[in-house]
Amino acid sequence: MPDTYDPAPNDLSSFWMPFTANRQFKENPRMLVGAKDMHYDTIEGHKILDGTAGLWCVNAGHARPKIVKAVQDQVAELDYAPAFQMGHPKAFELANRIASIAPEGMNHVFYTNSGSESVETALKTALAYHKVRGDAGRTRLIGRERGYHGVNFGGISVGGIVANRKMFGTLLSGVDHLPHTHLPEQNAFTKGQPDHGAHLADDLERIAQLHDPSTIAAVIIEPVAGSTGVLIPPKGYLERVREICDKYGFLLIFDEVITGFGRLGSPFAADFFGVKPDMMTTAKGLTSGVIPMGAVIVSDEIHDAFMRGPEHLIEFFHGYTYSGNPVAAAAGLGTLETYADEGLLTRAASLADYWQEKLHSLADHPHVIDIRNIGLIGAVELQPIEGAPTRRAFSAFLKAFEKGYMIRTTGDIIALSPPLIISTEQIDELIDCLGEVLREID
Ligand code: PXG
Repeated sequence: MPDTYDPAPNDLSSFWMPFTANRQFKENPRMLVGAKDMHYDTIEGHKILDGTAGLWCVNAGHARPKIVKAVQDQVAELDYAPAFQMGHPKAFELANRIASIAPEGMNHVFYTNSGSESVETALKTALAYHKVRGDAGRTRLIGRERGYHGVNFGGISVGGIVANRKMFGTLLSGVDHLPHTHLPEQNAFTKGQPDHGAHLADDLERIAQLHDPSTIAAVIIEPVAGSTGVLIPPKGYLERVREICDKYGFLLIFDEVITGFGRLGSPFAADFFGVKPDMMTTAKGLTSGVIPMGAVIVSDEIHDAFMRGPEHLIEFFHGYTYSGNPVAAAAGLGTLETYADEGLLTRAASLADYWQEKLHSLADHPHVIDIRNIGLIGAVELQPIEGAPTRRAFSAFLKAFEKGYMIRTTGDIIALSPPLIISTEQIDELIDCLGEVLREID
């Protein structure tokens, strides 16, 4: 550790922290100073088992040797290269690797720096695609209630998390929302995909008729909604959405920022559910969280629609200073190699049954009103304290951290999504700890 900064800063005021209760945190900070494989180290020297892969991103586990080396070597060799009208080999190599694990016919990659930027990129691509095909009347974008698509204006417009929208004015116009699929009365304590709720996809028919199908450009949904508290698609739901999109010529965008890169036990949720979108937005697991990077994976048909017209002209007026950044691309290559070496893109499939049984062993614990799981994702929903929503789950988070376990909460839902390298013993440890926590909190 360099001696040029204080490892225990005593002034926390300048950093305005994202999605954080700043004043509460700064009263009682939780500082992480190291990480290796499945564990973080706190500044006090405690080990914390990572039950959330950071923020759903450290799929390969922490400080994995191939990723570390790839980043170290790259930063010394070529730190930055202009992203527009210039290239460097690793950005192309990584795009080819991504295409090779993407569903068939999705062979084109547009780089971004985050999930939020991937979403903006995909929405703009959808609008521009229809325009270049001479179908410029298709301008409406359809999202879903409780959807999370990052924090930029397009993403919060198609998103459906009220707290993320209500401060920010009128957002994009021409947006409508499908209903969410959370039906606890019928589906509580379901293992895997719930039986009830495929009919909720039919609301897309109503929306299509309301606005006229010829005005709708694209539908964006998370195959499994993560941030809102793990909503798993009912059986037949995604298939039905795809069918209606096909019927009317809407593009279907899967936001795979969480589900991409092995979280469900297949490279993408599109593979897991057997439903192919026209675009997939990704980030997080692409570099295992090591360097910020996102990618929109685009169908050949969409890409090729842009590759007409005079060849000396820019085809798509969009991109970022750091699109395909060399160090990020190296991190991506190191990550995909680690996934391949260790079979991590499918490892969740072999752990899923174990994970499911262990997670559902919490069903009879205090406060628990639902448990949901798919792949290596789990959620435990708690009965909120009357008049103080979120407090119960947050106290579970604090208590788990004290005991050496990182869990994530959203509202009164505890979400779990460990790195894909987790062992069955560590699954036991994590869930046993959560059981203890549930017995101890009010
Ligand atoms: N789409 C989806 C589906 C996401 O889950 C984003 C877009 C935005 O990604 P960026 O990289 O711009 O943050 C996300 C991010 C949580 C949590 O605890 C989830 C996210 C981010 C931080 C916390 O649920 N998802």
